[in-house]
Amino acid sequence: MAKDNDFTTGNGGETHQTATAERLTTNQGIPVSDNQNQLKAGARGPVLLEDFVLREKIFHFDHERIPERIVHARGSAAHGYFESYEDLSDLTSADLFSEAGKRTPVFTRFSTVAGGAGSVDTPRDVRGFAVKFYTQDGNWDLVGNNIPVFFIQDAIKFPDLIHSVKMEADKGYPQAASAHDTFWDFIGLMPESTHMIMWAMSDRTIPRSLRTMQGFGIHTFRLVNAEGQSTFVKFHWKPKQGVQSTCWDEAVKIAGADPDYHRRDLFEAIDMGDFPEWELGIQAFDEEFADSLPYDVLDSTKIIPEELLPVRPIGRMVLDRNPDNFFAETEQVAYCPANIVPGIDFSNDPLLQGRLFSYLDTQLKRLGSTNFHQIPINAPKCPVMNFQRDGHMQMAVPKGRANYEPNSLSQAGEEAGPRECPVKGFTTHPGRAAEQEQGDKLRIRPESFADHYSQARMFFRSLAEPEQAHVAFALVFELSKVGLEHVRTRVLSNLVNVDPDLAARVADGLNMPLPKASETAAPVQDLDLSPALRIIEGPLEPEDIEGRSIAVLVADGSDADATKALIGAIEGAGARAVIVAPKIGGAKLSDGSLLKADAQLAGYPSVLADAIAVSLSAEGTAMLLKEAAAVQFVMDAFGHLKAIGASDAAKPLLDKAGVEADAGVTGLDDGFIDAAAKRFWDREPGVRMLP
Ligand code: HDD
Repeated sequence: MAKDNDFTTGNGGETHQTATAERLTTNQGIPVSDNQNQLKAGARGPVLLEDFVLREKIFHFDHERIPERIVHARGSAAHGYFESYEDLSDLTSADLFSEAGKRTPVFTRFSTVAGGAGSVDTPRDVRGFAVKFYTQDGNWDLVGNNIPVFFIQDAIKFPDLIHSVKMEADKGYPQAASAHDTFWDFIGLMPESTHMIMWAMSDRTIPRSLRTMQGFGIHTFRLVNAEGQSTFVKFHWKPKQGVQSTCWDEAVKIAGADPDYHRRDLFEAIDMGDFPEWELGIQAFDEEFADSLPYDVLDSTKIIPEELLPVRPIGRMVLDRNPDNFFAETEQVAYCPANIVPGIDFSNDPLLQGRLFSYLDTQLKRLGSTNFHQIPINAPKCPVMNFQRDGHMQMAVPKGRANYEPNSLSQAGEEAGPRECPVKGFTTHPGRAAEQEQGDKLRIRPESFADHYSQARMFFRSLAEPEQAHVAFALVFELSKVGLEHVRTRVLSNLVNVDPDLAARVADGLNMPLPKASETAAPVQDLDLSPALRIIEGPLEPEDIEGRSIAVLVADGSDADATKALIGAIEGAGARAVIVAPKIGGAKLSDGSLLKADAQLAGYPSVLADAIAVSLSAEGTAMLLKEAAAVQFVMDAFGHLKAIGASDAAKPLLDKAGVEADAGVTGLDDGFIDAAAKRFWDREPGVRMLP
């Protein structure tokens, strides 16, 4: 051991003299004797160029950053597995669906779209939902979002869409926000985006957690069985945790309180063994069904309502392991929709087709080498054998001289390398008869893509009333940040086609006249409503508090029995009790015992919890009446429509926070656990002016 504070040589810590795993070396494996001092000519002299230890360390550091993703830069990921429920060989020859119980490893990355890699987790934004399945027939990447439709019908528009939503080119702001001129200018001029805009302005884009989001493959794909028969398919992920969102004011405050809120939530849940799970479902249909629909299944701005075609569960995904290293895995993972396996195939969706080029190209730019597939997180878990060779950062060391195909080297007893496999190999489905005919070369959109409003109307009208109010609120909020009046007017004209009442509410919220409806390319139809699209009172609304965080506010003197019973009840229901106290060391309860705190009050506003319990004595209440953070803690929980359980002695704090009695305000033991599972939407009109 070196001496403490030995500033002349090493760092004073433990040193290793032999070639062990702990020995600090350069990247060339040369042992480093001193990691604290540069090589100098004399103790106070100039640094020497020959100091290769210094040069290598700083050189590597200077190159640590790689270009961030142009979209979806901010992401969080986890490892896990997919387990198939049944043998789906009647529909597909894909290896991962070949038998009940078959497990395939996955790596799943969730992301926001617009913000940079260092932006916050809770802006109003679409979330990416990308899954890499490491199947025995190679990697399949299902690169979807938490919304089942997209803004545009054709990939050629993607750069314009993204330029418009990102920070404005001259100003460099706003970061991670769609509420600005250029985005709404593009949207107003792009009626096909209207359906997506309804979703983007709904509570779906302010999710409570990455664990409480649905996921969608969006495009129509094909499943192809061993006989070459094809079935169209849409993929759905449904969270076992239920779907849950935040209030806008809550999302804004979370951004300040914990910019990493979603990343932390996912990491901690997995770390504690509470593994999030999603069910994979399919809507499988044939060409006849596709032809019977009043919209085109190749158009990514359309859904097929579940009421029309139920989602059939085919397996589940469990995320059970955090990445070991954020950069090596979450940052370097390279999803490509073109990564498809035998048994699954593309459709002619023009948005999907454009994506097939973009992702491979972007990975070369981001990761710097055509060999990015060799990075461990991207490497298939089945053998990879071909004659592709060399390139930057080649990791493989092929043997022999067979680097071309066909070859007859085996006849001379040499290693000949792999051969193509016509039977088991990936074969492209020829498509339907009409698609096989060579048409004229055209830059044209089919007539069947012309209806931009009917499904937007169906979505809006299918929502529960509070959700409809939130859509109107979000539109007013976003358009109020738009300086260009003609842009607001154009968006309003488009909204009239969706729902005249919605348009009138938004116009009123902006204090602007309601314009005439914009012209439509096809008549707007009243489609059957789809209640399955709701979050509130929808099929995936959570029923209990399992996996949630319930904050318990305590201070010195809090009743020991009541507090301990409450914590027991919360944990018994499968939730996490987060003890919040004025001091991190904890609070001395009425029986003299010390209850350690998980968080200090100033650092844990109630926006971070799903519900709050206030377990205070009269003295504790008197003290916290003078603490704005405590008053705000309760006020926000009430304003964000959460359950509040409180001891009788805490009443003065509730009064000061403006809490009014309703079904969501309970004692500590009478119905609090049930209440904590819900949001109290009836309370909302009393706490917020909704358009
Ligand atoms: Fe994309 C990333 C999802 C259309 C071009 N996209 C990216 C990611 C997701 C999606 C989840 C992040 C993957 C990760 O975690 O690394 N993108 C979608 C969905 C779309 C879509 C659901 C429509 C249905 N994307 C789309 C189009 C284009 C791109 C039309 C270009 C023509 N997307 C990209 C990209 C990105 C990307 C620029 C940036 C980083 C990356 O690929 O790996 O190539």
